[in-house]
Amino acid sequence: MRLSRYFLPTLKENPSEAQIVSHRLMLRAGMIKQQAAGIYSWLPLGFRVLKKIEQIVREEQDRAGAVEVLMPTIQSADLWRESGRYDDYGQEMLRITDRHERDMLFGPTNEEVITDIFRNGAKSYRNVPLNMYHIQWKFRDEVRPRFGVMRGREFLMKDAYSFDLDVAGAKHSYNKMFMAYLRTFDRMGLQAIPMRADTGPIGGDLSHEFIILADTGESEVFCDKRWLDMDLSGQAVDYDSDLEPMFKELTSIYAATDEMHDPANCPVPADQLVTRRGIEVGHIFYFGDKYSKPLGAMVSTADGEQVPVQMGSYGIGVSRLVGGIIEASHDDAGIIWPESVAPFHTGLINLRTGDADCDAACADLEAKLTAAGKEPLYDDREERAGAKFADMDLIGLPWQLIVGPRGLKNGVVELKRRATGEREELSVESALAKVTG
Ligand code: 5CA
Repeated sequence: MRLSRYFLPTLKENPSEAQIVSHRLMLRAGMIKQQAAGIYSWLPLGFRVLKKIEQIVREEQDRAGAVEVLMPTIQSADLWRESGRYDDYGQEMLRITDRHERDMLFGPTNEEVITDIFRNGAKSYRNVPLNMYHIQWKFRDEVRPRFGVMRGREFLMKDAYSFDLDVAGAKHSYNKMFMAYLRTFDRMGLQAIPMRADTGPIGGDLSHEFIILADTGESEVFCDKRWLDMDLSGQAVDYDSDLEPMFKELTSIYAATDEMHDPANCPVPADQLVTRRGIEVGHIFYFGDKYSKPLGAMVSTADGEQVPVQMGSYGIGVSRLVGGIIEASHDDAGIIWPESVAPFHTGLINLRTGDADCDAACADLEAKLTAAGKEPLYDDREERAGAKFADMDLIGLPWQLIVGPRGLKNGVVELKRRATGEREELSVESALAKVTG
């Protein structure tokens, strides 16, 4: 991609409306544009990151055996009357009336719709276990939308819903998502700690929030200090095996959200307990027949008995993660994207656009990087070198390849690693080998 033909409206100054670093950097890097309180357009650079995150989430859901669907954003109020949540949900629900005076709403979550889908198509124990998920925009008319995409009113969520014949099956489904979440966040370079959590308006009695620690987090969380140096990276999970031992081992190390933490009964000695702020990037729930019973989602057992299915739901804040990753990975100059979610892999900086040698070398590098699948963003603008460096640091691509007339005369280009600031002069071939290797 050539920057001269891209849309990257970067800002030099800090926008005054942004209180936390991720919001500031997303605005400065031209990733989003606010359209109304808590409602954003995703500009080209931001949209690429959102898609990368979405794809990691999708791959890990698929790996865990969940099946992707797509449900609408607009739902009928009647279903919510069936579950009894239409009145309970309160002001956070955006209620809409259509031209026939029918009550509709912009979905804040999808338990009712998915249960309706299930009850229409599944009748027997042979149809379960089943887990269906989608990645779709939600709307919650939050009292205080803030911190950019962290607490939006419109936001992108992955929500999965499991259906099982009995409690043991439902627990296995819960454990699968629990493990899938650890893998998902790890792939984004995040250490997310599963914490015992309150179930709020979704309901049920077993629930974990996945929290990344950050000073700008909205809630206070408590955990055993052993979590701080826990390395769960690259853990392989056999989803068909009994996951309960692994679940038990991980949840035996204390971690709880504010609502669940009881200082008087905390099992961790004070000098072992870490009190920090955290960002909730995922939340999973087991709620049994809370929705299947009122909505009549029944299946027949092998003995011919009709039973309501046992359900759970599993959310990931896809758009919130964009902000969360920036909170976890930035410096004074800007964002530092982990490779797995970076909008482009390599920034190619032409220090003298218009110079025949520089233009030719950059065009060649651009072609080779593209051929190697390394998604270059080529800064071919007629701008000062300083401005190009600042923009490239701000948008945080993992590698920068800097091509200038002086270097080219000596047959070298400069390669910079954004995360460490390390720079080295290399031949074009070695630089390419390093970036693509
Ligand atoms: N139906 C369940 C699970 S699918 C559910 O809605 N859970 S939730 O309410 O906890 O939301 C799931 C995730 O969405 C949260 O963990 C959080 O990461 C994200 N989320 C929730 N509210 C917002 C918001 N206002 N802005 C951005 N992300 C949000």
